Amino acid sequence: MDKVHLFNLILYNRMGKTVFITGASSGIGKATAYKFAENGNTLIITGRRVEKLNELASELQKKSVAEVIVLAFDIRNRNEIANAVNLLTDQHKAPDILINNAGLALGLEPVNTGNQDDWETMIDTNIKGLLNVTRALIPFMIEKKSGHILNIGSIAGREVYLNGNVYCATKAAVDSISKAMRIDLLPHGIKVTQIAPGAVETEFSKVRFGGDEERASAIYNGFAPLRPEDVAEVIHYATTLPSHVNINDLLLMPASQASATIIQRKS
Ligand code: NDP
Ligand code: 8X3
Repeated sequence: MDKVHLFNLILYNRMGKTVFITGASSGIGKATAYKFAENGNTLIITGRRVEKLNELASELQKKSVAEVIVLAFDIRNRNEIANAVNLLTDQHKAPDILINNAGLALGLEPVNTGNQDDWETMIDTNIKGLLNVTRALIPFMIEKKSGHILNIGSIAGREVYLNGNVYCATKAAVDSISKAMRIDLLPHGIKVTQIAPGAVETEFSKVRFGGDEERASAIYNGFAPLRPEDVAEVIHYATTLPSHVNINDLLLMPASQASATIIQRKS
């Protein structure tokens, strides 16, 4: 290898960041992994469906990544998280960017008939899961005195809508936790950003409606929802600004959506 090539390779690898993404097996997380598959970044892609993650890893490896690491775990399970984090090198235990994206809604029912198991799953995933992953990595980020945590909230965390009850509450919690993290981590040089999207067409509604594809696709009828790639673009922008700049909070909506429930649809 000639000297110029070697120098370029070293420079290229130095520019690369370690990006840890939860919920990378689908939707926003997957699009975000693609967006960061550049400039010699190392991607740590996580989720429960290991086969989806492995498929994604082989696609990402064709791009200009330094490395792709697949970690399969359930963010509700602290032991699984600890075991997964222990597999990482010290450098990768302190990602430059942690994207807390994994989450879900289950059901759309009033509180008087809502399924309590679904409530628990949403609370355990969207609130406790996000905290579990963050708590496992923060000590290493603090040791490094740098890093950026980006939490995916939702319009549902800003406005409660009919039958959204517990899902909305979990996303309001993400809003509070993001503010709290920003205060607590300020002395340690760690930035915290919340991105709160409106409707994004992903597997989200299919999961919410227990696999009912027809009901799920009706959510996006007659208007252009955000694509997961739109959200990935904004995540990338927010996490690649100069070190002295931070976006604390960003509400990202489809142009046809004015609020949680007001959507201009073509008939
Ligand atoms: P998807 O259903 O397409 O993706 C959800 C991701 O979360 C999957 O990769 C899934 O992976 C992962 N996940 C869910 N539960 C767990 C768990 N217990 N442990 C580990 N990973 C888990 O939906 P989106 O991409 O739309 O959702 C991503 C985030 O965006 C969520 O937090 C959601 O609340 C939020 N959001 C979505 C909006 C939308 O309209 N789609 C709007 C606003 C916010 P796996 O199943 O492999 O574990
Ligand atoms: C997902 C958006 O409006 O379906 O967080 O709750 S919404």
